[in-house]
Amino acid sequence: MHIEIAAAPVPEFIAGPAARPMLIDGAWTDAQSGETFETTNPATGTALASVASGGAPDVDRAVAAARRAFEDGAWTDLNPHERTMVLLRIADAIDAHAEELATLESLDGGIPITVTRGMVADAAKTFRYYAGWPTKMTGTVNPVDASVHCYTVREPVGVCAGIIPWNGPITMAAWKIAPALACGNTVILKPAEQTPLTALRLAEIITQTGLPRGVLNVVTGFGHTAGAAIAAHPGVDKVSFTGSTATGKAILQASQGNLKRVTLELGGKSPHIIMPDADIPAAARAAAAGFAMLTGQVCVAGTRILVHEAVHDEFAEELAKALAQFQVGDPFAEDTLLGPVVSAAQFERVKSYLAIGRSEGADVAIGGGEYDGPGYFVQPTVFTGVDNSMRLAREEIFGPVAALITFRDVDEAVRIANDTDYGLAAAVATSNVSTAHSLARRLRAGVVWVNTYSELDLTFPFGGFKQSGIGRELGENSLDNFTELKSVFIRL
Ligand code: TXE
Repeated sequence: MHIEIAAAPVPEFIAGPAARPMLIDGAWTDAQSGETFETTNPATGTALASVASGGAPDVDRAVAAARRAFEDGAWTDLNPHERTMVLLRIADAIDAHAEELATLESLDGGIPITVTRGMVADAAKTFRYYAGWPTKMTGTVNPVDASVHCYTVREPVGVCAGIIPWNGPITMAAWKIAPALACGNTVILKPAEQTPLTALRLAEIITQTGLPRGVLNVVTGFGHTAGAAIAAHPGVDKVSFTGSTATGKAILQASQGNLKRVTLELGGKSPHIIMPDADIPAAARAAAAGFAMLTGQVCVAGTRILVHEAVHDEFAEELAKALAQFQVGDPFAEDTLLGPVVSAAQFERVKSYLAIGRSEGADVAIGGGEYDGPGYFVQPTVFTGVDNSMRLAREEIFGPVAALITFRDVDEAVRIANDTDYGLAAAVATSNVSTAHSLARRLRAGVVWVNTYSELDLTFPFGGFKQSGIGRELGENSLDNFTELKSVFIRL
């Protein structure tokens, strides 16, 4: 199979030959080492731009800037109404640059332009949502003795670092930056080495909105250099990380030195239970989108589809029909639903799991074909005959690969669904309201969807049970992550 890639637009931001510098203390700066790295377009496998490769000395500079900016109070002590206005201006600026940001995101990560437009709109919405909070973060007055005045206040944590992955970088950047700023913190963002471009351009746009110097810093670089230096840095008060479980554990360990506040949003192997009473065509459409969207590079992807044996064949047929509608192709074609995976390494990883599935004795029921182009395209693939003990069913693949597993009754479905190290998401397709509520209660996951998949809202907490993470993001929960609670006790 072959995929035609048309010439992609080249935003001015990456048109020149010079390496993109980092943002430290309001200035655009090269890495102290002078080193750079290249980011590639996964649709073509060719270089897009080179970017400063930050290391420990650059992290030191960013931490010093963020600390100074925190302590001088220009942001932290700003009247909350004015903090709101800055966040609203950031949201407007994102909207004003929406097509350019979406283009950069599609070029760098291979995500279809129709999807990245939505992501950019959601990033603006995230800043607008958190813009509402500075004026609403109240404390309490506590009922104590008449001779005592006792109250609580929420204060910013301090210097907050966001370490983000390559799947949906602009979304992740907004999830880390917006609540941190709303709470009065200063921020260091480290985008993934595969997709640094939108974080840099977003930061450039943000610097034009009146945010004081040093309040937002962006250090580009690799995980084992820039990322590790942030995680271990004694001057960083909090790390908010989204990425793999292995790296999350490394960050948690590295953070122990100064007992950083750490929130982790990690991997998953999420179950999607198809009950025999479900609307099967609708369930198949939800399941197809649930594991294949963003070419499977989604932490909540529903990659273990547990289907009741009575409807297995009908469901498999409907799933094939639904997947046939998923156009794989050029990220800049308006009808493309699935682009390439992000990198050569991820491409090899996904292909290795196709081989692992076959060697474990599972059958390729849908897809499994290969594309011959230079880009990193993978056909959505569904294995049948999968046992939950196979690696195919236990390990996060992060490609459009699902395992179909049959069950006989609801107890067996719950047992298989919960038999995983992860607990990020789960879903149930059923027409029975009691089954829906009962399974929502029994499934060990941070989010349970019923008769839908992947839908999120900024107002609801997002995060995982078990090895899918620590803490919850979004909604009011992010305010807890980015503030310390202080009690004041005054003897009158
Ligand atoms: O992730 P990493 P990778 C999963 C997915 C994928 C696998 C590997 O299964 O196939 O992880 O991807 C930074 N200290 N997810 O290796 O390493 C790194 O630079 C501090 C799931 O790309 O987790 C990047 O900015 N930082 C996931 C970020 O961590 C470090 C999203 C993510 O990279 C570091 C991505 C270190 N020692 C991958 N090492 C999800 N939950 O959505 C790396 N980093």
